[in-house]
Amino acid sequence: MRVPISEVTPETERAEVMGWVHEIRDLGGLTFFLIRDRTGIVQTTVVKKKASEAVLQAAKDVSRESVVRVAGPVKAIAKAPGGREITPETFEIVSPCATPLPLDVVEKVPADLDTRLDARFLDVRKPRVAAIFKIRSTVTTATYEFLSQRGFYNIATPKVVAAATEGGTELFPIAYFEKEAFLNQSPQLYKQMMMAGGFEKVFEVGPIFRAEEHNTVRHLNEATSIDVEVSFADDRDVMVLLEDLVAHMYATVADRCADALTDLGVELEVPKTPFPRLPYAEAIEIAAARIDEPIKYGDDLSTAAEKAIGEEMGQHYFITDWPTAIKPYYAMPYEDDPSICKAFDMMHPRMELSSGAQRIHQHDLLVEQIKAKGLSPESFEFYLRPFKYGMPPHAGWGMGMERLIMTMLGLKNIREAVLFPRDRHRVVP
Ligand code: ATP
Ligand code: AMO
Repeated sequence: MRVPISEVTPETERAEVMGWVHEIRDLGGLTFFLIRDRTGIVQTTVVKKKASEAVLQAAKDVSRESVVRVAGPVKAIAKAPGGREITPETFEIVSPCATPLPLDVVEKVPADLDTRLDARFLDVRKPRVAAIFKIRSTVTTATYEFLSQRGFYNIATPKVVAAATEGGTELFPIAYFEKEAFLNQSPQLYKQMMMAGGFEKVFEVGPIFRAEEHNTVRHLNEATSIDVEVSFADDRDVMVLLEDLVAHMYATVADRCADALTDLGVELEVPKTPFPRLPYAEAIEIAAARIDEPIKYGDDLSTAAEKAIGEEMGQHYFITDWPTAIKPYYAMPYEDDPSICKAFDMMHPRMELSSGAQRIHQHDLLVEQIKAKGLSPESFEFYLRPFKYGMPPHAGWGMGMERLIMTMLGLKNIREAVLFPRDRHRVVP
């Protein structure tokens, strides 16, 4: 019976494995094959004088990255990977691999990102690339565990919607029978409606779509958002939840993904909580002192500003107390100074990871803010309705999964954290 390669040890007597031919080294009388599956690599050596006819023929015909079945006795060999090898009584080509390969899986020939993404199925055969997705899977699992343990309901909101969430731009229109419809930018309106539904604590990990024209290393047109909404909570409460979750994600990856981290050469440091809270006004001062371009109170933080503040802070941090004018309509203004609001961004020194806020829960104030942003309350009718029928105070945030993974693992380009990234030029594969 076939076993995972990691289960073959120097003490194993016999083993049958299936996997891809990772490397072939032909020394004339001997040929070394490295066989790889998801769990590891094992060597098998075909000795011309000793192997059967069938084994010799397969060893001659097989190309790299073909799928093979190898079975035979196991010997301890100090020089082989994992200190063991299989003597091939069976060496069968199960599924041949065409040549030449569009991409070198052993990375002797480096490939640019576009070539890698065009042949993503081959690219992810590289242990170093697979490690990113093993870690991403663990982060997703850790998120579900963490929030479920705290009593959150996991919800699923529609991705086909009739209204913008984050303002009128950056929407993908879609053909939806005779109606006007879009791909959703954020579960924002729906998670808030579930607060009126009495769910109290909800989360969703799902796709968001942004029709951003530009091509950057930290923007995708289809991203994954971890969204949370909590009733009877304010901005301060959900900031604590957010930093605790981020620390938990790091700790879980450190605990469960030691091999993947080694493959990536990453030494993970769990960020210390609480993250510093930096009021927006102070963030602007830091940026103004450190960058050449003009920046003043009331401006959005440019990429250069984010970078300068990040260098000063040197760790994860929050930017709080934003001007109401540059945050979405749903952010709650301070009662004593409505020009600033209870919104926050959570930052990694390299970039923004999350935005959130205490929300406006009063119907009339919300209508006023929607109008103040130049939007029409009529197009938000379905969203505004629940605010008339007992909407509790609430707060929440959204965090980009790919940016979290990118910053955790020090990846240069956000596309490396997505199996099949969607960007300005890429809809295939
Ligand atoms: P928001 O929280 O407002 O929705 P976001 O989550 O998209 O924004 P970013 O895209 O990281 O956050 O934007 C942060 C800042 O980076 C923006 O205010 C803008 O000044 C700058 N920025 C955004 N897109 C680009 C781009 N394509 N090139 C250069 N700078 C950009
Ligand atoms: P925001 O628009 O800031 O807030 O998005 C939240 C987080 O989602 C990630 N993100 C992206 N990642 C990659 N590519 C993109 N194009 C992209 N756009 C967003 C970022 C960002 O910090 N409704 C609010 C959240 C809330 O208040 O609950 C929202 O969507 O990491």
